[in-house]
Amino acid sequence: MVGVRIAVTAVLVVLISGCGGGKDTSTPASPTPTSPTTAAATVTIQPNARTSGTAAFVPNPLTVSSGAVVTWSNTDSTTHDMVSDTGVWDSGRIAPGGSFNFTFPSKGSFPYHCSIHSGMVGALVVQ
Ligand SMILES: [Cu+2]
Repeated sequence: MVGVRIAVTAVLVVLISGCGGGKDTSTPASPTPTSPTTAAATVTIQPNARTSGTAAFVPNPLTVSSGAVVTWSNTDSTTHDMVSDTGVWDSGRIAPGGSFNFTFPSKGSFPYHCSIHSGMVGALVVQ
C-alpha cells in the first residue's frame, strides 16, 4: 500500500508540473482580426502635412467600428490640430511627436480639418 501511495503521489507531481510547463509555452491568444473595421486605429500626420492636402492624414478616410478609439500621431515637424467640421471634437494644438485620441461612440461620417493649415482635410467613417 505504501508503495502504491508513493507512486500515485509521483504521478500527481508530474501532472501538476506538466500543467505549469504547458501554460508557460502556450501559444498567443487570438489572431489579429481581418475585418474591414477596427476597434482602435491610428491616423498618422505625414511630414510636410501643411502642403499635402488630403494626403496629410494617412489613412484618409479612415473607417472604424463604433466605439473605436482613434489616435492621431503627429510625425511632422510642424504643429497641427484636428478639428471636427461639425464640432464633435477639437484636439487643440498637437506639437511634433505628440498625439491626440478620441473615442467615436456613434456611427456616421466625420469630416475634419487642421485649423492652422487650411488645405489639410480628412474624414472618418464610423460603421
Ligand atoms: Cu496643420
